Amino acid sequence: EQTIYLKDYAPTPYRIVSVDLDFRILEDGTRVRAQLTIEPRAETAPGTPLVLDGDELKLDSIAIDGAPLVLSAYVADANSLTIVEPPNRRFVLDTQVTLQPEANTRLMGLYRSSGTWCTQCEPEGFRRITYYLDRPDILAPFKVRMTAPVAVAPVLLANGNPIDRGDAGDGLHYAVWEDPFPKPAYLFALVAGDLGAITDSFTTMSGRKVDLAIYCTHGKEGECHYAMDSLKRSMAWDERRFGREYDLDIFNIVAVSDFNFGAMENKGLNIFNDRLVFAKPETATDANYHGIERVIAHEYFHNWTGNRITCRDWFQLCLKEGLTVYRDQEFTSDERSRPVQRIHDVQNLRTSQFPEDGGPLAHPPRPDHYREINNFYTTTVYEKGAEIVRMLATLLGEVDFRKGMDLYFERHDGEATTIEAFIKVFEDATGTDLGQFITWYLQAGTPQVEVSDSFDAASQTYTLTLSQKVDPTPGQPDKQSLLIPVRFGLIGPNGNAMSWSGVSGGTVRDDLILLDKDSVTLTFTGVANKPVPSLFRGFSAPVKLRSSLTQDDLLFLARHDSDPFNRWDALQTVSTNLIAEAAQGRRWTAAQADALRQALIDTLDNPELDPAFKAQAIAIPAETALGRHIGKDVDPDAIARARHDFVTTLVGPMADQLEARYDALTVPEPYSPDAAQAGRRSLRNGLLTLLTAGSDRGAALAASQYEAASNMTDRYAAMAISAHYWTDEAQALLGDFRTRFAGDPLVFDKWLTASAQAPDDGVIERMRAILAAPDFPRTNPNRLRSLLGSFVMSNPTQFARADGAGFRFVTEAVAEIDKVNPQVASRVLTGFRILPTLEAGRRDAGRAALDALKAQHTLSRNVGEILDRILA
Ligand code: B3K
Ligand code: ZN
Repeated sequence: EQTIYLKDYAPTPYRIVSVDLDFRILEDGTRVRAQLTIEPRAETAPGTPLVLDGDELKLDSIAIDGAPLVLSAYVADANSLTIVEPPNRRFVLDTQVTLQPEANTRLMGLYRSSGTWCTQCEPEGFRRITYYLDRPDILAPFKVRMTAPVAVAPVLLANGNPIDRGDAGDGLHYAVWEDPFPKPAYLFALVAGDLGAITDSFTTMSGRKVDLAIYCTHGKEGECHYAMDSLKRSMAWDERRFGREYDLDIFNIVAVSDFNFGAMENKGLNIFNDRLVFAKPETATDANYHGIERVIAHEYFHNWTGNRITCRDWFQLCLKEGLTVYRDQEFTSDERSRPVQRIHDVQNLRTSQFPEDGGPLAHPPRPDHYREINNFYTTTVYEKGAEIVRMLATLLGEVDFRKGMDLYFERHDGEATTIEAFIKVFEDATGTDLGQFITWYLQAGTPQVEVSDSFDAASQTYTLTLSQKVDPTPGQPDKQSLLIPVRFGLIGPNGNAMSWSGVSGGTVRDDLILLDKDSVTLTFTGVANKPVPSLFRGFSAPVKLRSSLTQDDLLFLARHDSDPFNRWDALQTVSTNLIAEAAQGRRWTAAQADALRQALIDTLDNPELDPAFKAQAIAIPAETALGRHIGKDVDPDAIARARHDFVTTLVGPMADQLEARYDALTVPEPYSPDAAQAGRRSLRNGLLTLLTAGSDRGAALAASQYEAASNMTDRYAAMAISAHYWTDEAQALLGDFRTRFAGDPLVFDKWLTASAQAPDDGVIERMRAILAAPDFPRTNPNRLRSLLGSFVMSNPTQFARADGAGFRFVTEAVAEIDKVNPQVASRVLTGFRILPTLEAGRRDAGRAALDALKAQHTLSRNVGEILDRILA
């Protein structure tokens, strides 16, 4: 197995000047003719071979400048095409290959989804369409001609602008598209199919009119309006916030039902997983609407951060992904509630990125080697990448951050560039030295920050010590200290912010401490009383904080902190500590439970807090989060028992109050997905969760909410809560849900997700039966992920069963899926990254399942790499 290293990066000896593609798309196969205008670079020695990438290609014909090549002039195999001695000048390489899109179950390159021909090229799919220099530093303008049967594919789309179309005889028609912006091949796209559409337009800040369209299966047009609305708001936001205007006259989105991930930012032609486009209140939840808005924005924002400025090589992936996630998070924060969004994003980071960063799959946001690049589209590259950009904005301040971004767009437009170049624009625009800061991109692992403090009343001096440490990660035994921005405040006994007259021992700028060494001790003078420190406000850095605060201090913060994030975090920390200690044999005291209960009630009754925030504040940490907190020798059953005991203790005495608040909480009709309504629904469903988890009255309430629901948010919540806590009604509700929405694949996914989260011992047998059903769509990524992804990521007691049955079920399924779609298979397998945290018996059972997978099957590079890293 070949490993690719960043240190080996070198430009190609040849460059591609322009690309002319001609697709003849027919039911029995697609013929691709590519005319590539190529030239050697000035420094290339004459006679240097030209090596193009291919993947499962078969060459039909080849010519240079119109003359067919003799057999000795080239070497073609499935994975490459070498021109032995290319002309030492500009020339046109003309190749033809034939593809079988209908047989392409990997969903990379050209494939068919429900009859529609479509493409996915990032990162290395274009080489499955034609021989090419398939790497992101090769940028060229593309012209694409497509010919297809008019009856099957009346709609013909590609990147850029349509320049011609017409009849091609024999029931065929053609269209020609031209994209004037040079682009890497991973941004190439085409779509040919029989599709409906909704259209709209957007006038840019300089007054240009852009035609917008969303294409979908006929009959689904009515479910595309929220996506269109999100697109227009995204376009306006990028102009306002970053001064970025759209650059073509047309922007198309196509929704397809078979897609390996969420969506793809192809220039002028975004292709989306239909679950991130379609929404109507009866079948989509508030979370679905939220996701649509976020991903539509994300892909649109890539037009500048990704397309106009792209990555030099795939090691730089987080240059476009981290930055674009930061931009979509900011968009959602501006459109909805900033604190609620921040809590949401941090929860996601802690749930998915922290375990990655603390386990066998840890890697830096900018990795320096890989075997299979598809395995590096990770939460570290995306979400930690976004946190790094956010820290940069925090360190520089809004004005200087924008100056740096402006310089980035100005200096690198039209280029394929690097993380170093990105950091440099901020140094140049602001005169800041970011030499230490860049380590965030290069070093894996979540820093742990320890805090201790003391107060001396006589001298009115407060001393605060912060120290950082990063545990070793695979391949990185020694860690450097990072530049960690700590946003903070000191809170006095009356709950108000405290001031100080002087501070020494480190760098403090307004409300920002720069933790730039292993340890920093700050001495604040002129501090009248002992303060409670509020640290990492707004989660100003992606670290694990180990503070010395007592439960009383934390509940004090939960009441008084002016920072909503830390109010939320304080409550979560109290619950996490109590449950984790109980799971390890030290049960809470009655006084501790009483104090937390009172804090929750006070939070619920605080008229100044928004319902969406309250919903987040009353949530009990998930079993997976608790396992991660405990970190080693984890027994998921002990955690589940402790959590159950805890919720019961907490809820028991306040069940009446919770139920009264549940009953009293009304949500206006008709349904709207806006943040205010969604917040009320989430609070109501949060109350229902507490009542179901911690009392015997929730089950019936959930069942009646399920029946009465007028929208999917409430209906799904009622079913999912019932399944998760495996109430007496759960099976009946699951059964009803399955038949009530039969025929809607996206609702079927919800059923699969809820089914996979049931904690009872029958769940594995039921999942086996679901997978074995003859009509189960076993090539569709959404279905597979809904069932298996949910199981490995959020059903810890069953996935990590002591008898190993959960592990074996998953490895057996992965072996089958791997034959069809390696990307989906390897993604499911990453669930095994928890093995090192488990107690020895479960860990061994998990390893045995992985060993068997490795011994008994020929695995894809995708699965092989993940497996070896987990077993290493
Ligand atoms: N850039 C694509 C992701 C491609 C994933 C390839 N395995 C979507 C996005 O991040 O916007
Ligand atoms: Zn992206």
